[in-house]
Amino acid sequence: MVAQTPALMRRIAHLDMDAFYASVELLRYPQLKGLPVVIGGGRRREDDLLAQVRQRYPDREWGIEHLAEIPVDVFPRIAGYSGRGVITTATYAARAFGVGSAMGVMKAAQLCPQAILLPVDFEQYRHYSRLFKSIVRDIAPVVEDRGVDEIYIDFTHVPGGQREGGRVLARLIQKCITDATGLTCSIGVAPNKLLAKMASEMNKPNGISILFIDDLTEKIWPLACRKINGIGPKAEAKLKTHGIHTIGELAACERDGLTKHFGKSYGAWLFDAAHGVDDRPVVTESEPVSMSRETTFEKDLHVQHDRAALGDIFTRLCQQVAADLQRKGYVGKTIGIKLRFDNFQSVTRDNTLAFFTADPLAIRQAAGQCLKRIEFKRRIRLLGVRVGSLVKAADAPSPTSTSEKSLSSAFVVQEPPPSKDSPYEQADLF
Ligand code: TTP
Ligand code: MG
Ligand code: MG
Repeated sequence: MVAQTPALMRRIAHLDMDAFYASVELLRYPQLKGLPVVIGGGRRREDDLLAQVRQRYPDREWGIEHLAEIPVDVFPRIAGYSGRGVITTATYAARAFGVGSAMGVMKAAQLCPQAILLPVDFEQYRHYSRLFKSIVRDIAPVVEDRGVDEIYIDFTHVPGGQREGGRVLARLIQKCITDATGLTCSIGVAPNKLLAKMASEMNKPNGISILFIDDLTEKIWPLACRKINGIGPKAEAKLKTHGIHTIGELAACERDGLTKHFGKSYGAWLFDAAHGVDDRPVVTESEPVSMSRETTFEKDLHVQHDRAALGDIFTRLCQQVAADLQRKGYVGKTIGIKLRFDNFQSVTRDNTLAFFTADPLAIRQAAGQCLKRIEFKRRIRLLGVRVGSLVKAADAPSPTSTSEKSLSSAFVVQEPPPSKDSPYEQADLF
């Protein structure tokens, strides 16, 4: 008898590096550890600091290998800074003075004049960004890249990913990153991306937070709505006008009330988010969901008068998407189009085939079918073609005699009934 595996809980982690740019700078200048340091105000010029230290301490040699020995008093302070530079981030010691990301350096100088100011070095941040991500991928392969210092990780099927709600694996990942880079990170593990993102902030720096759906009322509902990734300052302000400040207050609202005031889609999303509901998958880079090509015309085109031009552009877009798919080794079965009219109204249509393809002709024919479902009353300013439901060409089911049959039947054009003034008929033209 085969033993039954217990059903696995979905466990999703969000990992975010601590004071990322500043922490990378501190690897180079460990003598600044524990001090208020801000990063910004200009790009790094390698020799600036060495020139300073050579002048101040001329009795010894100073080279690039001596950066960690530069006395702290040589580093520039922000006191008296005048300029329009903005801070990218600050060490936790500087944050204690109220200094933080996106603040003008001049403002920071008022709050913490003794803070040390270091210029940015994006190349170095990118290097460490790639490094920590590759360390995580070696342990847990399902990783979604969310920018320079953060990722989502699907813990569900990874050894240790379920133990103590994910804490065991989170600890291992933290240790491997710190051992290899000297950097720390914070990790939240939760039933989905929405809650994991909130959890990773709860114990910063170098912290781990484990959330279960039962923790919602106690740990999530007291938080400000703004803590939900997707509620920005505008939505927050509007929620406040309805007397809604916390996520708990949002959760107490009726779904219908929210859709009435915030629109069908955003209102429904607000309701789900407040209840900790989020089904978004962790999307790995190696699996694009779709590929598309689109173009905005130099002048708006008319479906009849510019039929030939539109037809050419449409065919070219299909060929380009097909070439993209073939170059990257993907095939897809959902063929879609996007149009934007001269009044900026956009429409999309798609068509799911019975087979996977990367063939320009197949894409052109399926996309052509989509066009027939659009009413053309205005000039067109943008046209796009998309192929979705992608799989690696090697993983696609090979066409059998049945699927070949559906292949040919999929190309049978379902002509709409002829009618002189039907807008659909015009669409056939390109
Ligand atoms: P964050 O992860 O938002 O911040 P952080 O890593 O510095 O600090 P925390 O410990 O709170 O996570 O951003 C990552 C990096 O992105 C940050 O080090 C610098 C850069 N950044 C900017 O350049 N401008 C900004 O406004 C923000 C928020 C970040
Ligand atoms: Mg960070
Ligand atoms: Mg971040």
